[in-house]
Amino acid sequence: MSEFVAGGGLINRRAWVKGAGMGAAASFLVPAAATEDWMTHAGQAQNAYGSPSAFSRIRRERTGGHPFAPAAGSSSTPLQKLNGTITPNSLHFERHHSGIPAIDPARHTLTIYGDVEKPIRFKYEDLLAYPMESHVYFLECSGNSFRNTFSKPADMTAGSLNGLVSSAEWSGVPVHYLLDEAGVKPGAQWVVAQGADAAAMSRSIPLQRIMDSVMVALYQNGEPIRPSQGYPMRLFVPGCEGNISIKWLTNLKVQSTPAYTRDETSKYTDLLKDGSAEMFSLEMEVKSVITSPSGKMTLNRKGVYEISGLSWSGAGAIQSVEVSADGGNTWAQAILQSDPKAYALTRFRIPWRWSGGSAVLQSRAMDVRGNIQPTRDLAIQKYSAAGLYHYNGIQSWKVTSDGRVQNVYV
Ligand SMILES: Nc1nc2c(c(=O)[nH]1)N[C@H]1C(S)=C(S)[C@@H](COP(=O)(O)O)O[C@H]1N2
Ligand SMILES: [Mo]
Repeated sequence: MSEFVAGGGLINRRAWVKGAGMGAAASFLVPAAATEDWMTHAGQAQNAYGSPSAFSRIRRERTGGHPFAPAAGSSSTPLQKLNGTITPNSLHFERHHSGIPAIDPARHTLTIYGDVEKPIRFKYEDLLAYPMESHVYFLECSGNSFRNTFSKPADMTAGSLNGLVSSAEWSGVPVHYLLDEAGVKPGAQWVVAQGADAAAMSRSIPLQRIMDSVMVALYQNGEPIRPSQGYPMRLFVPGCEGNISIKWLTNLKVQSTPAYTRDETSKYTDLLKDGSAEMFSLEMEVKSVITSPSGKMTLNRKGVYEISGLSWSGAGAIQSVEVSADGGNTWAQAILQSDPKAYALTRFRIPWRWSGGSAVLQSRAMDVRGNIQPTRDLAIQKYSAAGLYHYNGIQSWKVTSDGRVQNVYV
């Protein structure tokens, strides 16, 4: 039986692991002796707050901002340096419109008002007494990957290009408990959420969605959410564009219509080719990106590499991911390494034998609703050239014959 499962060198995982060694590590003659510095004396004592190894300096990549307004910008998760599906809190992507407010939870409140029987104001302490839920969810900025809509491919890393997406286990109070207590009046259809930052970010969200799946998140991967993620509390709307997951949440106003706020009219609408704009396109699309090998890496040996990446969809769980190593001519099923869950990242992997020629690596995700990630051409087709939200086209990484990996359009 051939080890190949598709063109361009994609191979069978079983053939790889059962083969005569995977060939990535050096062979040895004698066991390592106890002579390395760290084996000759006791190490550092315990510390009250952990930090990564000094040998592992992984940092967010600054991807947006203006020299005159540095507080309004973004930084990306370095997807190519991480593995698994959880983003460490220190590396969760950031997008702030007016910087990170330093909020004292003792002086912060959440008010529910508008079309309710009884307006209520909750203190942080009050919320801690409500029943909570925990879910692993991705968060993606609708501006993620927007540079791939440009006419020339940007020569960037996977993180700089596509890293306005992260994942965490979010714990908090389902909003329906709070709205039920306030008593939503008949006729109410929308909830307008507002943040306590200087931008007072405000977005209208359908009431039904709020009742079904939205939480006031208080914890991120087990610890109180970080200031950059909305401390002391944020709205979390699974599967939807990051913008509506309002950070530093302070108001929820119930009403019969959307508010048409600045943040949902001047921005976060999708300009189409015919000049009209799509509004309230909240759900994120089915998408995937190969994180290794990926942009700006160099392959320094021929042989087998594990192609690995992340996939997700705002419509539910990932069903399958296919990978191509020949620019989309042939495809093979990748192994879904983590149990695909709704609105969570799913990691995929497939081994690939690089024999030194040039190759184009791509991944194509499909979700449980049957949505399939489109080619770049299809993904940009309906949008005006100025449109930059909700791009989900297939990411192509070209491996040149000298081993360099770069972003290309095919
Ligand atoms: N109050 C407030 N909420 C906000 C923002 C903001 O600037 N202010 N940015 C939004 C945008 S555009 C995104 S993509 C997400 C980013 O969340 P993160 O910084 O935790 O990754 O928060 C959203 N919520
Ligand atoms: Mo965003």
